[in-house]
Amino acid sequence: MSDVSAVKAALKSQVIETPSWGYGNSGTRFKVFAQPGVPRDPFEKLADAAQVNTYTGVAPKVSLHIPWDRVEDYTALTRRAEELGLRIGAINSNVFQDDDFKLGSVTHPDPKVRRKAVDHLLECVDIMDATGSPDLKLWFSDGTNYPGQDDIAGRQDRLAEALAEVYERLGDDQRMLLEYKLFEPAFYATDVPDWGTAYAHCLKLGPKAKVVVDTGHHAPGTNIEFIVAFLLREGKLGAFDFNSRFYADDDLMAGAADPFQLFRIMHEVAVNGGLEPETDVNFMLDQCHNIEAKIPAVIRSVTNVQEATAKALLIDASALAAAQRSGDVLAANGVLMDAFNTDVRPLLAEVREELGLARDPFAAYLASGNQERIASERVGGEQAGWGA
Ligand code: PSV
Ligand code: MN
Ligand code: MN
Repeated sequence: MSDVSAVKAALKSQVIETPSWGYGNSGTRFKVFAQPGVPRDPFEKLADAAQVNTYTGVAPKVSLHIPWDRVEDYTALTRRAEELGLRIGAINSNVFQDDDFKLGSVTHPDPKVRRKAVDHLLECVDIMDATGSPDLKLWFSDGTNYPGQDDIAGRQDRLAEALAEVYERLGDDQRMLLEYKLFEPAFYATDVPDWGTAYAHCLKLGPKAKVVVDTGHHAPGTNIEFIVAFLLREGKLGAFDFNSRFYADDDLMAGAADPFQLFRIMHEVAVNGGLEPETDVNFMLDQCHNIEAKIPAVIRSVTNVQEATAKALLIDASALAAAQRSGDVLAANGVLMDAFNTDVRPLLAEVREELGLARDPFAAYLASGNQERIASERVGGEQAGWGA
């Protein structure tokens, strides 16, 4: 696509979903550095997400994590989201922070523990019903630390059984998004370690089950864009969890560590129909901001995804196809690099201006005084954090 008005239209319609937990305190296992003004409850997390949407114009959806965002009244939470111009996005299940899940959740050897885990997943579907969320996002920390600890294939059987029960419970417009992760917290054999395992389970379950690609969940050197192209071709790419990594699951701002990788991913998304609304790819962030201010960090992440998308859309498709047909390796690579090396910030500034927004959302937010306001207003009470 190189028609500028079509590129602008695509950028205006892209939706980037932000994570409630990205606004809360977070840290490493060594230390959480608390920040002033951090939300004290899910309602305040929504208010922070609304700031990101106000300044970027493309972030009207917020992912929730249960139980971190458990509330008495989901209708009230949904109403608050609507008042703020937001919608509830994916409901993320959490079967990794309970003592009972030490040896696994849905793959645990004890059927009573598996029952407890599946009941939590079903509770998440109830919350989808109450909030209008279209996506149930499943990530399992399940796995083993030592060879011989449990039966690898048997754990796959238990996983399949649990997924099938939850899949049956989904409504017609609800999807199940299955996320994989190479390792951590399990260090020998993770039960859903890679896209192939996630894909095989989703294929068996049916059309409402799709794979989530978290960009921090692969071995170093993995060609993530190949996975993206493959899953899109099979109609099985449900969502991204965008974040950056230098080492493992670092959860840094999307586009910060390797903007070229993000561009290559967005190129495969764009050429394989992933930006079409009917393909229904959910572009989510899954990040934690341990040392940087949270709302501006999410704004920066959103604009980084937009920049990668804009560059991908600027690729001269006919020049690329001609170079590929004639086997001109250098020309083909040159077409891609020309797009990657384009400064798209002026184009995105124009897009924002046409949407009635400030040209630079990051600067506009910092000048708004919101950061100082929340720091002085949100005193007392328990600050929400990753895991609370
Ligand atoms: C696991 O590492 C993960 O990527 C899953 O998406 C979790 O729900 C999320 O992180 C929690 O931050
Ligand atoms: Mn994730
Ligand atoms: Mn992760």
